[in-house]
Amino acid sequence: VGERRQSVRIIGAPTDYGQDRRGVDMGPSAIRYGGLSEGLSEAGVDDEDAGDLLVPRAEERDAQYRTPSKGKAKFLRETEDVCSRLATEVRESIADGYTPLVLGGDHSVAIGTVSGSAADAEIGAIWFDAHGDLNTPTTTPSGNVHGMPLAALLGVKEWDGVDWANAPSLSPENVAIVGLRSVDDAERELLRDSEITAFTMSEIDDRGLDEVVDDALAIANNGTEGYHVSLDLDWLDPTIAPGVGTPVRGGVDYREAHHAMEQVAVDGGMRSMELVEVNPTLDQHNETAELAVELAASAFGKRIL
Ligand code: Z70
Ligand code: MN
Ligand code: MN
Ligand code: MN
Repeated sequence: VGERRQSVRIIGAPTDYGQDRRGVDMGPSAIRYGGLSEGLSEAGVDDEDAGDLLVPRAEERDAQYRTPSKGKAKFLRETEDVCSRLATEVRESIADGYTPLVLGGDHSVAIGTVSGSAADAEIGAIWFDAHGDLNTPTTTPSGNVHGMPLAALLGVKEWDGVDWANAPSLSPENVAIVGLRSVDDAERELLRDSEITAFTMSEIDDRGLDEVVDDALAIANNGTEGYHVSLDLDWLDPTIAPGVGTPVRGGVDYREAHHAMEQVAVDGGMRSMELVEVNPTLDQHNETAELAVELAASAFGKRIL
């Protein structure tokens, strides 16, 4: 719409604190090498790369945070530190007139991205993901914070003195999960009790992704000043996106995914975006990172004609 070109600021958040498969910290590099800058320019947006946040390696951190323990969030202090710096970058990017595009890293970085995006506005969120990401430090079966970012952003009070618990960034009625197909038992109860709308793969098969994404957009836009798009690459079917830590069969296909991102672009309300869970050590010839680039280009308005 009109002459003003959209400007995107790329922010790398190379973490792997939030899950057990090492290598997701190389996601930002793989996505850049996958042609991100070119993809964004094909979408007709200007891009500026702010580089990567400094993220200490897991091995450099105290062993007490590394030890897997049921019912506890692993690397919580480290995650909090990265997310608070990321939130500042995202908030400042928006204040400077940019749309922030965050490159993970595992999905725990969403706590920072969304906190920053929601700092000065009421926002919604669309969570394109195979998973619910609604576990809490109490319900988590793995201790992995990448399974908990939505709980953190909704202000679940089980974070033991962590900042993000004090100020919820999202209202559940403005949150839609799209593509859900892997949920833990306790998480299922949380989802049922919450006002989040979860569109399962089953519902997508029934109604079609186009209609479901229209509903998700309406939810995320309702009474808000825009929304965050969180794209976990495990949303996609593993046949087209093998480079993720927790692949789940039965995901959306290439054409569906592009069309969903094109719907986001047509809607025009996206305030921030992130691409997470790309793990180059599990990928084939960087194809998952390249797909992330293509989908970002579609979300930012790339057209065939
Ligand atoms: C699982 C857990 C998961 C990715 C979340 C997490 C599954 N429900 N995988 N995000 N990529 O351990 O809480
Ligand atoms: Mn996720
Ligand atoms: Mn996931
Ligand atoms: Mn359509």
